[in-house]
Amino acid sequence: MSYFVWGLIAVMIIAILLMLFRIQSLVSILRSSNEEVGTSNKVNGALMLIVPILGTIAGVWSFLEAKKHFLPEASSVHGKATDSLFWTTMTVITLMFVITNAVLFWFAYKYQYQKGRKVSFFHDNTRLEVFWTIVPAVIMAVLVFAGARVWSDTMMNEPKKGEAEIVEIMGKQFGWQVRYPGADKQLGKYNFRLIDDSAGNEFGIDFEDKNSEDDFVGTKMYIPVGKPVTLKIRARDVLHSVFLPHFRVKMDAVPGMPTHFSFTPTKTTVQMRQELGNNNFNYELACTEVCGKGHFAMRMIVEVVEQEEYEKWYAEQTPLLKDKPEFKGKGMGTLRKKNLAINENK
Ligand SMILES: [Cu+2]
Repeated sequence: MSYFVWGLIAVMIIAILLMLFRIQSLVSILRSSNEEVGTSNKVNGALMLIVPILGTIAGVWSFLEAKKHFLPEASSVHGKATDSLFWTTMTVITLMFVITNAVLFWFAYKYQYQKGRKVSFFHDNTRLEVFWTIVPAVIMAVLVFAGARVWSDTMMNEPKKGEAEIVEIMGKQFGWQVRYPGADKQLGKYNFRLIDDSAGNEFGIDFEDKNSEDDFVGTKMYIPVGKPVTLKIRARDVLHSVFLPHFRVKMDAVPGMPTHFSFTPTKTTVQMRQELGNNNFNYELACTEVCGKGHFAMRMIVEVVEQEEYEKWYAEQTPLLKDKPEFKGKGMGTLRKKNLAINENK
């Protein structure tokens, strides 16, 4: 609300200044009809200095004010690389912006109309053209290649089989669900036709697949520190998007098109709490794709723990099949047979 009021006041002040300026220009035209340029020349000249100075002050203030809302230092290996790329790019473009705009405004001020001053004119300058084409091209190329390198390091260097912890994350309206592969470290197959919320198979797990027998599910995502984690991402209904801001992880969850993202956490939740001096801190997984009316609530707590603690927790979990023995051996084969029987009876 207060921002709105301040905005309104700013607009009104600008409107009043414009009116005064207009009145003054009209008066000066009436007063001295033979004078070539009125006071507007000087006013415009002064504004060319005042506006960029005020703009710079406002820009610096807004950056410092917003800084407290920035994300803390990245807690993943690739996150540190993307952050450093981001800040390098920001520094280069801010520097270029400041230099070019300072020159632009300064020239507009310095070379305002003055009686008797002659303009120097040249048609073109090849050296200057070459200089201002090559320098930005080289800078842009360096930034683009640095970006491509960070991207390929993050996305192309997949951890080898058995190297990463596999966690399946499934988005649905409205919540995240997480499945672990169990002792065999292999996720069982799934099929959307097997999804049955009322029976308790929200993932649509195919229990005819041996790999699914020890799969377990959770309400919280546990991951170990210092080891690659591969998220196998999917969606059950509409588009969702996995966002782990502290790890700088973002990947869409698309129905019918599984995606994945591998990253290595570098700080446990406890370490992060100590660093931030906040005992209530939790890593979180949020949805960043507006997916319906409950989108705002699509949040899951992520806990990063030491490797030993993770293994202990992992071993204590109960496979889904133990809680729901009625699913044993039920999967796509049984469903096909059932459908066949229905069709034959028609
Ligand atoms: Cu959403």
